[in-house]
Amino acid sequence: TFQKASFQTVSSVHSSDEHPRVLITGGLGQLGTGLARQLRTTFGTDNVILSDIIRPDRDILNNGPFIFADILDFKNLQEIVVSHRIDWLVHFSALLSAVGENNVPLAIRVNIEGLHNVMELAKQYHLKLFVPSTIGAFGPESPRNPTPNLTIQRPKTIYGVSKVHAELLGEYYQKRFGLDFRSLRFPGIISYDSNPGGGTTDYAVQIFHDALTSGKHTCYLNPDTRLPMMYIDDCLRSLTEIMMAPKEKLSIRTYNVAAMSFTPNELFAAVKKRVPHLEIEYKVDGRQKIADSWPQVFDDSQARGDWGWEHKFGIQELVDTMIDALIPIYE
Ligand code: AKB
Repeated sequence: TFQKASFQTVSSVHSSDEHPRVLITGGLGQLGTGLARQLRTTFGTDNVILSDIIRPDRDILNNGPFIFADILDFKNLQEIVVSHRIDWLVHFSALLSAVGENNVPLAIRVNIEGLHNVMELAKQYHLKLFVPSTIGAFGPESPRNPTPNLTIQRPKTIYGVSKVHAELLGEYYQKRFGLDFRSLRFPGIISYDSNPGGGTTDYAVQIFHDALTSGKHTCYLNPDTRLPMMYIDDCLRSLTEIMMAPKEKLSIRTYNVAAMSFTPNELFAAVKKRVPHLEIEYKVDGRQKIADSWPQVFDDSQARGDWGWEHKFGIQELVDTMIDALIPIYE
């Protein structure tokens, strides 16, 4: 149950949008530490607080504030927002597509009940709220190449269902209560210094590690499975840009963002140019069915038109950046 807050005090301590105090939930997942690093350079180290329920490494503690936050505990969240004078909430906590299918009750708790807490919290304390959505918010009935911003959404995973719910609830709270809700539908995100936690697009991260270690990648998707993908720098920049965009520029609150689309076969060929001894074998599993229901190419023209979204990394830049960053780590 949600406990009501009194507003006189909370709203009067808000900092301006130039130096907001930001709380990142699920901060130890694939995106949190990178986002914290980026926002801290703009807003100041102490103004960006990472949170999670798991214990962080020492270097995370050394880089800036980290606190325990359980998104299933509404009072815990209220206490954090009040005592840390939070203005923006970036809500990353979620079970991804593949892992969600293996534990549906937990996915419902984290992705849906957790979201309800965060939504109500942001409403009560007038926080600007970002919740990531995903290509997984679409399903087999959606047009897949390209997938427009506004179209049929009938996802077949609990992850997708929970993300459509987040999109709709956020947009409802925005219209009904004036909550400043913003959301981007991300493709598969590829990064070298953090790992994805159980998604369908994870192969596109794993192949780089395998290329520089065993030299052999076993891919769980068919060679011709085309999916939208994005390098993490583009992802985090799109997030910052939509959070900073003036309200007047946003004709909607949930945008597709895209950078590139490729198949395992195409990625393998591109990585092999840098690591010629790399081998690949295909052992398809249950993730294939999920991938087959997702967009192949994402239409992000509305983000480009409304607030000027532009990606920087295509497949070539992605492969070079990943390999160059990982070589020293594995040497
Ligand atoms: C997943 O594969 O579940 C995620 C996503 C595309 O949302 N990476």
